[in-house]
Formats: sequence, C-alpha cells, structure tokens
Amino acid sequence: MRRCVRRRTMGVLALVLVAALSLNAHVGSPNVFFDGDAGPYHLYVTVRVPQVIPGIAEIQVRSASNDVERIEIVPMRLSGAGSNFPPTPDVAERSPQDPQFFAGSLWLMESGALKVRVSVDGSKGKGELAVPVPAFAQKTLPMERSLGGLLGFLMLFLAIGLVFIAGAASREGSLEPGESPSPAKARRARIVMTVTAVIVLGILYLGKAWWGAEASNYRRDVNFFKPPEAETQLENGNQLVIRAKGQDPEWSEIVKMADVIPDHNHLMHLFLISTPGMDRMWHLHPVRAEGGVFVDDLPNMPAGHYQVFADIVDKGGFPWTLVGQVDLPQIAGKSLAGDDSTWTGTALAAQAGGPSVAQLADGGRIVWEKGSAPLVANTPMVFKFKVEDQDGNPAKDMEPYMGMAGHAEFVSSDMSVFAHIHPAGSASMAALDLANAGATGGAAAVDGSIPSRMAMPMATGSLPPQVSFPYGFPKPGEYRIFVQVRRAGRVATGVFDAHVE
Ligand SMILES: [Cu+2]
Repeated sequence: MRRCVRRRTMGVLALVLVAALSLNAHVGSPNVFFDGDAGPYHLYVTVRVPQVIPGIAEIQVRSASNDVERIEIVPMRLSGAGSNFPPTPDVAERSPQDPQFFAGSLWLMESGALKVRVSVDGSKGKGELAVPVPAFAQKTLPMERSLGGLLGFLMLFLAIGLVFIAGAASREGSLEPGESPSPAKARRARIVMTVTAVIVLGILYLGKAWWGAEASNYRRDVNFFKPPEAETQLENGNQLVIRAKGQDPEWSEIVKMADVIPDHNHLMHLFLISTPGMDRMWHLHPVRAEGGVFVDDLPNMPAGHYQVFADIVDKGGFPWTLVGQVDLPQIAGKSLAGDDSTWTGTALAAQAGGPSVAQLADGGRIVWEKGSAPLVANTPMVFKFKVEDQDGNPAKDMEPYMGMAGHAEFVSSDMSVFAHIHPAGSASMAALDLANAGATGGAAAVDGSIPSRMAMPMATGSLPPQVSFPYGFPKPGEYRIFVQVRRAGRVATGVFDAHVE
C-alpha cells in the first residue's frame, strides 16, 4: 500500500491499490473523531494519527455508559485481504480517575486507508465497531544532530575496523607462534586491505543511494497527500469551473475526477468563504462536466475575494479537499435551490470567542451548549447545538439535510484548517461503511447504506431539535464554526466564533 510500491508498479493494479489510499478529508485536521455504537455501547473515539509512518497512533475511547469492562483495539487495513486477518489486539487501559475512559497506543506500520477496530466487553455483552483512519506521512522529521554524529562515528569505526581486521587476518592469521609475517604476507595483506576498502566503500555508496531513494519516496509521499489545488475559472458570466490539481504530478492519474463518487448526495461540496472576514459563506454543489472538471452556476454574489474548499470522494470511497482562492466580480446568477445554502453576517473579530447564540433569518436561533471551560486545542470535544423556533421553544420542524441531522464546518481564520464534520464524526460515510462491512453490531449497516444513526427518516416525522458533532481543534487560534441544519425545507446556518487556546 505504500506509495513507493505503487510508483514501481504503475498500471491497473496500482490504480486499484491507490484508489483506496487517501483519507485526506480535511485540511490541516488529520485526527479522527467518531461518535457511534459498538453493539449496545455508545462510544466516542479519538484517533491521534502519527505525523510519520511508521508511527504511533494514540487511541482514546470514552464510553457513554459505565457498564464497559474491557476495550481492545487493533489496527487493520480498511478493506481487502488484510482486513480479515487482524493481529493480536491490544488492551486499552482504563483511566484510574475516570472509569469510562480508556486509552491505548498502536503502531501504524504502513501508509494508506486503515481502520482501528474497537471491541467492547461489558455487562451488556460484546460489541464492536471500526473507525476509518487515514495513515499517511505528514512531514519528514529531520535526524537530530547528535544522533547523526554518533551514527556517523560508528559507521567510520566499523568501516575502518573492517579493513584492518581483514588485513590482520590475512597477514597474521596463519603464523606459527613466535613467527613474524614475511614480506610476501605483508604485501598480500595490503592487497586484501585495499580490496576490502573498495568493497566497504561500495557498500557505503549503495547504502547511501538506498537511503536517498527511500527519503525521496517518502518526501513524494508527503507531497502526494497534501491537499490538491482547486483551480478556478469564471466563464459565461456566472459559471465557475473547478479543476483539481494534485501537488504530485501523478495525483491526477491516480485520483480521477471521472471516477469521483457521491458523498451525501453530491459529487462535490463546494464552500466559498469571503476572506478575510468570513462574513459570507456559500455551500454549493457543482456538477461534473466533460474533461474532468466541475461546474457550478453561481448564485447572486457580491464581488470579493473568496477562499475555495471543495470536498470530493475518490472511487475508493475516500475524500479529498481541494483548496484554492478566487477573486470574483459581482455575480448576477440563479437563485439558490435544493441543497445549496448561503449565510451572511458579521465578520470574524480579531479576538473571537463570540456569543453562543446564533440568530436565524426566521427569528429562530441555534444555541451552542458550550459550557464555561475554555476551548483548548488537541482536546476531543462534543459540540452540542440546540435549535429553537422564534418563540424560544425547541424547533419542531427539523428535517434531514442531505440525509443527516446536521453538517458543521470548522474553519480557522487563516484558512489553514477546514473540517467538514457530521454527527458521526470526521470520517466519510463511504469509509465508515467499508470499515464496518461485515461487523456485527457495528455502527454501519452491512449493505452499504448509511449507518442507522445517520439514516434519518427522510419521509416521515421530524428530527429532534438538537445536533452534535465530535471534533477537536487541531491547533490554537480563531475559528468560525458554521452549523447547518434544515428546517421546514429551508437550510438554516448558525455561525459561532471560537477562540482556541
Ligand atoms: Cu456534510
């Protein structure tokens, strides 16, 4: 599954392998957050992925109930042969302070689409779920100088030692006691030492070449998995044309736009956010056109500078976010329809951490049940929102929006973080299905339909007036959170600012 393997075996096989490679759903937010059921147990799972592969992933599991006795965790391939033969699971340790909290660490040995299987045992019997985990190299760690120096010294010591050992063995290996080496033996020893030195230098040279090739493959891996670029172009007045361009030249041979598959009803979810203030946001759904491009007939928009985030899912079921920027003139376009939505409001203040109540256009509001504790980076949280009507009562007109109770976009003020989160967490629906295919009592249905927690009653009944999202900010800073729900056929967007320490 590693990319260097793929590089050597380009072709159909490589394409099949690679289709299952990337889970880079988000920008600047690699950790995985999950909220779902393992049989009778409701769990919140956080996977902190390592920055280098092989590397150690930290797994945290919090049980919603106190009836869990034991949790085992094991990393596996998301799908394919490896997914049926897991290694021996590790036991996650229960926290002495908090009996509902379990933690463990797992070595992730290869890049690619992996999953962590979580097996639960408790008073209600056994349960299991699997969380998709993208394992890919995010950066190259430099070697520490002291370690490099020590290794260099040891290498010299070994290399020179080897030459002298060979020389000594040739010169003095067959001497009788008291005999001194003859000039012929001394000459032969010099030849042996010269030959040995040449061989040792050859080995060092090949070793350096091997190291260099590995390092260069690794660097290309890191580059390959960086968010692709969204190249945009305005045509015919209001038609935005979007092209995906990977950071690696081979990216577009591997992730083909022609094979992109729908993720919650659409091939692409396009977010246009005005910068720097983030005071306008559009969530649109371009359609695929000829030649591997996506096209959207833009709605009415004021002229401005917009940040572009476009979510797609490749044919392996794994998502990418294209990133770009575009300057648009004033657009006189179509009116918003279907799942398209927009929001306009005040700009993000320099020091955010705004109110926890967002007014909606119809007089209703969304309330973030944020609590009083400060928001801290790298801490998994559950973001809970309740939706109220104009009289302040719980909204009775909540409907599924693209099949789910809600969608939330967490965006940092410098645009370096963009995460599109759902009630089940940060993984894509398709990856969740793959991860849990064949599992008993898992979070996702085996037939590939969306997990029952998200399979909302599309036709009958309304949804509860609250929605929650498991997520953790990846770094300190100012963030804007767009929370989107559908009420009585219309999309309502509540916007919250967060100051993260
Ligand atoms: Cu969504």
